[in-house]
Amino acid sequence: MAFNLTRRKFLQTASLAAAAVPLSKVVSATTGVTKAPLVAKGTNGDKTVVGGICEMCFWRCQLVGKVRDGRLMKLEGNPKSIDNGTAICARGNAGVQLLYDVDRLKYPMKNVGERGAPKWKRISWQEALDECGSKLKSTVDQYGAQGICVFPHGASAKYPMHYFERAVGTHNVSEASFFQCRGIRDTAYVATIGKAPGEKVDMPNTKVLFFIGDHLGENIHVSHIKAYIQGLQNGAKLIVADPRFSASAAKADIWVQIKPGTDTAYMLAIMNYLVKNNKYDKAFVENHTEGFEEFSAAISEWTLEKAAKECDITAEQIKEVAEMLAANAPNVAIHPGRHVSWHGNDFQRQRALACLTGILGAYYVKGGWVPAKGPKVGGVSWAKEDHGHKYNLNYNHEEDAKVYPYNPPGTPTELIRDCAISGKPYPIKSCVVWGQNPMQTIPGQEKMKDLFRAMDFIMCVDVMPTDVTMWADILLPESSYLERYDFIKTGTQWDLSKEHQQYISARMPLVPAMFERKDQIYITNEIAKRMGHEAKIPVKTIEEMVDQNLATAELSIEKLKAEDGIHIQPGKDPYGIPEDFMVRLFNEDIEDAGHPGAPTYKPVPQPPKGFARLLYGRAPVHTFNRSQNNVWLHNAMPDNPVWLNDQVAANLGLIDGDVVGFVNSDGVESRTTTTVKVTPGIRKDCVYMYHGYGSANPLLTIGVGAGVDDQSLITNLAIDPETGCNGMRNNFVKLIKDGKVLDIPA
Ligand SMILES: Nc1nc2c(c(=O)[nH]1)N[C@H]1C(S)=C(S)[C@@H](COP(=O)(O)OP(=O)(O)OC[C@H]3O[C@@H](n4cnc5c(=O)[nH]c(N)nc54)[C@H](O)[C@@H]3O)O[C@H]1N2
Ligand SMILES: Nc1nc2c(c(=O)[nH]1)N[C@H]1C(S)=C(S)[C@@H](COP(=O)(O)OP(=O)(O)OC[C@H]3O[C@@H](n4cnc5c(=O)[nH]c(N)nc54)[C@H](O)[C@@H]3O)O[C@H]1N2
Ligand code: SF4
Ligand SMILES: [Mo]
Repeated sequence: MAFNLTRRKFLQTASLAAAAVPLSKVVSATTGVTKAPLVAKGTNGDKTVVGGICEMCFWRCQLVGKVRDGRLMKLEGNPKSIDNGTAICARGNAGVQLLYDVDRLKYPMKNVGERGAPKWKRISWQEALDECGSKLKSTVDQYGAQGICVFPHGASAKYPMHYFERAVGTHNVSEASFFQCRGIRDTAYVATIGKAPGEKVDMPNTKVLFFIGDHLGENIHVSHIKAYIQGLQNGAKLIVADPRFSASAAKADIWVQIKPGTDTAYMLAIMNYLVKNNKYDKAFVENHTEGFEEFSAAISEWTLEKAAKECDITAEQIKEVAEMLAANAPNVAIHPGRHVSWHGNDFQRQRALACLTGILGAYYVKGGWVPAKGPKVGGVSWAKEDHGHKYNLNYNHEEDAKVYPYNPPGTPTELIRDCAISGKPYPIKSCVVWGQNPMQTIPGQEKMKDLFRAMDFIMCVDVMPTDVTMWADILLPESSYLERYDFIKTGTQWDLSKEHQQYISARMPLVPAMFERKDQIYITNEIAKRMGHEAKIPVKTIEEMVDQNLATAELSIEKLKAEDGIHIQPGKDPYGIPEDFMVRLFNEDIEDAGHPGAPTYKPVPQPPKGFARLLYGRAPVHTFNRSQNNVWLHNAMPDNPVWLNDQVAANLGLIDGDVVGFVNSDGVESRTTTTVKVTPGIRKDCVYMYHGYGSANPLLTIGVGAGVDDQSLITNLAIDPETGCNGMRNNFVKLIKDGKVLDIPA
């Protein structure tokens, strides 16, 4: 298989590229950061504690905490940050409320009731760890290492994930950030340009910014948003393809109200127009692409008219977009997207985005796609051992490589679930959930329950009680991101035209951990000892790990603290195309693997009569489900009103604020209700809601039952054939009002 990239290589390319800069050259005078000592008195005499890194979402902004009498009063952006700067978002700000949430997990717990309807008994760490160690070991002894499946996500899940993969030796690991989020983007770009793209397109310096579904402004990542706004302020034109009038569409010069699932057809028509009209970058295509002839032949059927019909937009508008891109190329930024597992035809769409950037010559140029050249900091983790499976993209079930040749690192969720539920080709009997909420993250909730029912043992490590923790046999409380060390965060400044800088920071606690919460190194190591892996333990404490990581960049926790939590050093010029850089417009390896070698449009199922397609996205002040019990954020957005087209609403006799439930085309009803938001800003064939609401766990005093859980209605699994990732937007719903099911008019 030509597509053979090890996980290590994958992560290297996916992360900030290596650019070792001699530390002796560090000139802090050039950084332009505040010189005021941060470890000084804050407001009201509060002490400023440095080294915080947010994890209210996965963007990880750099923080300082204002601490009074040992209590965290307030979080702020670290003034020294060249990433988020002093800014944090509503969720980051509300981290204080997570820290002190009375519903948080405090002690190890054992479920003495039923799975899914637990009765919790407080137990000692000793007892909890003994039980986890012995149950997991007996699974391995009886069924082999692959008898354990792992659902990890987040900074604290990396060390345990590597433990289970490398020391124990299971490949049945499925990260939500890959299989339900951005894995398709990364493998599609790897298959096209040899690298995962990240999201750091040069927005501040671009002439045209093109969002395909990205809804920045609701999707909030502070430095990303700052770069986007800076681009708009600098005069960039904005094109947004979205079936909904999103926060980005509201700022767009051109809003393409595309029919969901048809984006690939749209991209192909744009590219075909550019090719047919000689409006592509010929020099770039000549020097830096492969397969132009096959590619242009394959897309030649996509006339403006054909795509207009398929995408339910006008041919004139497609042409207008193509012209705008051509007129401003190469300084155009085609955003690679982030959550891209949409309809099960997503690998091809992501390939199309990467190819469009190529024929516009927009790689490595000002205002285009530019790799972020951040500093390199070594990692410390479990040693890799050969367990008979390879640490590469195809290291899954033996036959997986043939099934999903472009699957991201780990094993596609559905393969794990199918294997666990059927016991074929082998039994999976224990499950470790660490920082993921698969009940609300992975579509097909009944299937998830079936997996849990098939387990001999389930352990969860979390900070809150959630819908998945209800299924645990043993539930372990982790210290939160504000109470622990972990995670080295490196990067560069966002405005790439400015003086080049890089930073290195590490998460440090702002306050000590309360109750009996423990960090990931303690928990993992104690389980490892009980599973017979004591000799393999790479570090004894989390401080030791962070210090060893930092030592590879000649830093330490102490040195970082003395530098106000962030070390800044000169960076590298990111512009300038490497001579050997290639865009594989036509990729014969994909064809050899049985899939189209040129980006190809595959139509998706359409709503059955009387149903609308269910779309979802980000609530600006929440992160998925994890912030639902946060009192500040809940008050800001207590539920997730469903967006309903105004004409459809009029036809159904619904008005703003009407209370509705849902039933999907598989007959599944929502457990809870929400209100209607009547708007012309959504197509008639869709409804839209914010993801993450409708928690079922009664231990969430505030979050339980607030709004509707989109995931409960996502029962049709649209597996992307190249990657095995879960598309989630081929699900169709009707509304229910006062017990009456309402047909959505055609
Ligand atoms: N229907 C639908 N499904 C989706 C999406 C969608 O939009 N709609 N989005 C997809 C995307 S883009 C993603 S990235 C995934 C996200 O999927 P998840 O990562 O599963 O999302 P969260 O809901 O944030 O769940 C994280 C869990 O980690 C816990 N947690 C928080 N902090 C810590 C910590 O410090 N330590 C530990 N151990 N646990 C912690 C939270 O309490 C929560 O239970 O979901 C995907 N699934
Ligand atoms: N506030 C907040 N911000 C977040 C997060 C959060 O939980 N809260 N999560 C973060 C994470 S992990 C991720 S991955 C990102 C996700 O954020 P994005 O990558 O921006 O998410 P998408 O799911 O691609 O975008 C949702 C948008 O896609 C539109 N859409 C739906 N179907 C289609 C279609 O077929 N075609 C097109 N063109 N558009 C369509 C929807 O109307 C909606 O506006 O957000 C990040 N930012
Ligand atoms: S974007 Fe907001 S929630 Fe995410 S890390 Fe930054 S401050 Fe925290
Ligand atoms: Mo995501």
